[in-house]
Amino acid sequence: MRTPLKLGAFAAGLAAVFAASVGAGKLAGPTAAPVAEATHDMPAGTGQDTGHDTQGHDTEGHGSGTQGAGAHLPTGLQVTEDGYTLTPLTTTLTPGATQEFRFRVTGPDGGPVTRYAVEHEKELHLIVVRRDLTGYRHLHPERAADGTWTVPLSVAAAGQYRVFADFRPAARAEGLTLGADVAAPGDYRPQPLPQAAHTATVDGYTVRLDGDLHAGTAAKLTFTVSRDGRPVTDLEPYLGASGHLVALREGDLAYLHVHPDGTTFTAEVPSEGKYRLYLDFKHGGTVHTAEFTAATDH
Ligand SMILES: [Cu+2]
Repeated sequence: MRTPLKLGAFAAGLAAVFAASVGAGKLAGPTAAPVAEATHDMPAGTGQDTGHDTQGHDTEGHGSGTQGAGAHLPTGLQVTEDGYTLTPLTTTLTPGATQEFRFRVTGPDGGPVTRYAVEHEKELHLIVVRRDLTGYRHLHPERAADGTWTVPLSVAAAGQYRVFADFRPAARAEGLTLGADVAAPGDYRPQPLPQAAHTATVDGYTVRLDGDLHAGTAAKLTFTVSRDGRPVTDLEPYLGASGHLVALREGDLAYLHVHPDGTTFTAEVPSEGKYRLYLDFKHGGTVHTAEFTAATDH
C-alpha cells in the first residue's frame, strides 16, 4: 500500500543537506490510495479472522479499532496483506554468528512471487531491527529463480527481531511492506529508547536533524552531515538518491520507508508518539546509518 509520495522542490544547493519533508507518505491514512478491495475489509481487533474474501488470504487482524473499514493501516504490521505473505524459512537467529537468512514471498495464487518491480535500484529491501529498535540493518537479499530470497545476516545480541520486506510485485501498482518476527534465543536485555535528540554521531560523522514531526501533517526535516566540524559536501548517491530514510514507530514498529527525490523526502507520520529515524547515507564508498529518536510535537 505504498502511496505516491508528495515530493516537494526544496532548495537542493548544498550536497550535504537533506531536506526531508515528512508528510503525506506511506503511513498516511485517510488520503491514501483506493482501498475498496474487500481484502482490506478486516474487522479491527480480531486476531483470528481467516480470509473469507480471497482464497488463502488470512487477514490476521492487527487493526487498531480506530480506523473505519477500508482505511489504510500503517505498513509493516502484518505478515499477510492483499494475498501476499512473507514466510521466513530461517526462523531462528544465532547471536554473534553470520548465517544465511532465507525467506519467501507468496502471492494470491499460493505460489512464490518471482516477478518484482525494481524500486530504488532493488527488487526488495529487507530491514531487520530488534524489537527494542536497536540493531538496525538495511539489506538487499538475492533472489533465486524459484523465488527464495537469501542474505547473510548476523545479529549482535539475543532478542526478538522484526523483519520487514519492502517490495512491489510486478503484478501490482503499489508496493507492500510485510513484517514478521524472528527470534534470536538467549538472554534478551532490551535497551530503552534513547531520548529525542537532534544530533547523532556515526562512524566519525555528525548528523544534525532540523525540524520536528507532526502527526498527520507535513513536516520538513533537514539532515546535515559533517565531519571534523566541517560540512560533508560530497555525499555519494545511495539507491539512486542522496539518502534513505526509514521511520519506525515506538510501540508497534509501524514502518515508514521514504526515499528522497533529489535531496527531498516527503512522508507523514500517522500519529502522535515517538519514532526512531534511520538515515542511510553514503560517503567514502561506505553506507553509514545515523539514528535519531524523534517525538511528534503536540
Ligand atoms: Cu533498500
